Amino acid sequence: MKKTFIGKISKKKADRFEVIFNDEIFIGRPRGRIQLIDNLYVGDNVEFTIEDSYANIEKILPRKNFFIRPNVANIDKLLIVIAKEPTIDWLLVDKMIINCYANNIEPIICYNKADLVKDEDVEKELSPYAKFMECIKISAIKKENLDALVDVLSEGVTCLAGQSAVGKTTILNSILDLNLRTGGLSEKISRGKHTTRHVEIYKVLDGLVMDTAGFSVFTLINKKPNELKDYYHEFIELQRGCRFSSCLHINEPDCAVIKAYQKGQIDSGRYDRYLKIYEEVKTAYDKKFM
Ligand SMILES: Nc1nc2c(ncn2[C@@H]2O[C@H](COP(=O)(O)OP(=O)(O)OP(=O)(O)O)[C@@H](O)[C@H]2O)c(=O)[nH]1
Ligand SMILES: [Zn+2]
Repeated sequence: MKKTFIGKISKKKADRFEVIFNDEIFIGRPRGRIQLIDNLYVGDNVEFTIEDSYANIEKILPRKNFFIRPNVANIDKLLIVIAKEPTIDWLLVDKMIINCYANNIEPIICYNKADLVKDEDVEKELSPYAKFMECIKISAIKKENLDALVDVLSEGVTCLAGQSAVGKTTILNSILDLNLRTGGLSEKISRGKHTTRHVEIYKVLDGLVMDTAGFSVFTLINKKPNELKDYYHEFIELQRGCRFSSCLHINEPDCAVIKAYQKGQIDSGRYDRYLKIYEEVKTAYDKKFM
């Protein structure tokens, strides 16, 4: 029997694919198990054999999570990139955080273009988030604080997400400039506005980074409205004090979260957006099931 290896799909376009194994990249052979190949997602862990130095997929291993359009699997962290410019869309940020916690992904906020803002202003903006999640601030252009970024990227599989022009491409290129052990990321990334975007994986030390520019799947919430509150980590401690264990913290009597909000102990922006997202999710849910 042929020796099997366990690798990760690092690229896929139609029936062409690549498998990354240690620091080596194998070209996949699109034959034989066509159905398996059709179902391959970038990020999939696969069992493969090597024949004439090509990878033959034998089996797709169970996924920790997966997303469609683009098809990606097994994401450990989401680097939510924001910046002073373009204006931060906090609603988008909150939706991404919800999706992370709902899919067993660690969200990390990366405030880029720190060269354009005062440190204390960044800290103030991030303070509601820094209470429950990791937040870093960098300047990709000035190459400031990239150590913190490398720390995040060098473990597990990280996706980059964020509005257009926050600096995702610049960030990836700034990492490349550090000349770390990066596999696959051999030349600078440049994108024309009209090039079709597909997902690729790059190696950063022991971590992998998925370049999912133009990624919007993290903003579509496919959850029951009454589950939303579970993804607000700053509510979790407080909600033990609510009169009802099923409290949604919207208009229930004796709600500890609402009380904390009234006392200014919970960020009002976060709470107001919670109500807004709740309404959105509820409307979509009712439409689907009523
Ligand atoms: N001042 C400053 N500008 C930056 C920084 N990082 C990126 N930029 C600028 O922001 C603009 C957008 O950067 P991109 O890297 O293309 O942004 P993107 O997120 O990849 O954008 P899309 O490809 O549209 O998703 C460019 O003009 C960059 O030069 C930074 O750290 N500081
Ligand atoms: Zn409550």
